[in-house]
Amino acid sequence: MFDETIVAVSTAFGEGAISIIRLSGSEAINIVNKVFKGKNLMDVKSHTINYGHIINIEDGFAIDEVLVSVMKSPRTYTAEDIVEINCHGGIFVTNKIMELLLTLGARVAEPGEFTKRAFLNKRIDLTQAESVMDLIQAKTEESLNVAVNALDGRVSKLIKNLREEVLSLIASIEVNIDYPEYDDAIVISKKILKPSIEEIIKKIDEILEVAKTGKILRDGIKTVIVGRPNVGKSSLLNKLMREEKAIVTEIAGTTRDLIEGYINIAGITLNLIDTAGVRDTEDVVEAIGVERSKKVINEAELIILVLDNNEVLTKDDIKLLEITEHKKRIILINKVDLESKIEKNKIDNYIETSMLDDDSIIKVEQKIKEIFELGDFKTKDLTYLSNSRHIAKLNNAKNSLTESLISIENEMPVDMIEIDIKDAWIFLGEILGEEVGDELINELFSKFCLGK
Ligand SMILES: Nc1nc2c(ncn2[C@@H]2O[C@H](COP(=O)(O)OP(=O)(O)OP(=O)(O)O)[C@@H](O)[C@H]2O)c(=O)[nH]1
Ligand SMILES: [Mg+2]
Repeated sequence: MFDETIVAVSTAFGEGAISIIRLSGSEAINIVNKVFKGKNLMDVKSHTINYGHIINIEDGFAIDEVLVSVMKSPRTYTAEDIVEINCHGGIFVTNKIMELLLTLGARVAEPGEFTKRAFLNKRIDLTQAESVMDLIQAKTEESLNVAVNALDGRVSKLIKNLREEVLSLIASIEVNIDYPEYDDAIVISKKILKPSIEEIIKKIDEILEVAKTGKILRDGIKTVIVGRPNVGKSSLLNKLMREEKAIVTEIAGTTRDLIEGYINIAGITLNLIDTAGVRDTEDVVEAIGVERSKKVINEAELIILVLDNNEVLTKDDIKLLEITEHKKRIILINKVDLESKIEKNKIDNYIETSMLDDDSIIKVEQKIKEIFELGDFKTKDLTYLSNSRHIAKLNNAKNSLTESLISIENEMPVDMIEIDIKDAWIFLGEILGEEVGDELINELFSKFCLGK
């Protein structure tokens, strides 16, 4: 438990019907009670909602008419006493109540601090805490399902089971070390340890395979539209988004900066980025845009390279074809409604499109589905590991186990083998947050929104 009682506005900032001010900590009820006119909150039952007014202490005037929820430890979000004030959603009134609570001894919560307390108080583990953020940021039904399952503790269970299996390996080694006369150590490691380790590695591989989809479901696919100026990149972005998001003109060099949008294809979020046309240029502003485009190409998971059907291939086109060669990409020969001048024989695997024709967009979407094998995802019953941090740690655990197999093969002493197996156990623990330092914890939670 923590000494300080924290407070934050948990609803989005701005004018709205209601705002919720949330407090957590041992003084939460006491603090609100001092400015609440209604029932004595110290005496009300846990998990009740109480009608009354928030009163200015100095003059006794009501600041707002409110509903106050009182939830007593331990069955609360943070496992501490929690009070939530439902006030009217004006910026001024919300701030005024916040100020009042601060003068009474509450401290402003840091981003994610409520969830962090839930974790530190051991109500949830780290995978569950992280899934709270995923849930808030979910943009599709599928990514929401993945997050809800993780919040439910399904990812934890998966990892905990693996970890128990690793632990029983360690236990069997310990027995062996303690009673060397028990049997021949090398025989034991080869006959007993090896198959068990291989079995665990197999399970990890299966989880990692499913995680590929999980990661796409959670993070979406970072997609960049590139091409020379005026080939129709912004037109494509607008068509895919069904919205006039980017400015389209017949002037080459219209898009100067990166333009971003999100679309949903088969339940997967595509983070689309429209870029400034790439060409050798003297224009400083345009040159900066071009540099940025090159950078985003490197970071992208999918490139849509747009070429102009109505013009012959230029040096810039060739260069773009080259630099995107090793990426997942879709090549569009656009403006097929116009006369064809492009040398199609020099390009393979392209789609012909016209932004004047809606079928072209369906073709592009179909191609994206094909490339990423996007079908129907069973997000309701399948547990996906989706978070990069978890996937990385699981890979680490796998590598440690693989190391231990090599040691067994080389007939190393058992305590050497045990070191690698223990590492695997620690890596799995890091996923659950059992073996992680303060620094990581602080960083993870700082990405949360205020009041969560
Ligand atoms: N005929 C025809 N015109 C198109 C097509 N696609 C885009 N255009 C036109 O081409 C011009 C340039 O389109 P944009 O979408 O702005 O091209 P861009 O690639 O974003 O250009 P920059 O931002 O300058 O790099 C506009 O006048 C569009 O209306 C197409 O398929 N057929
Ligand atoms: Mg443009």
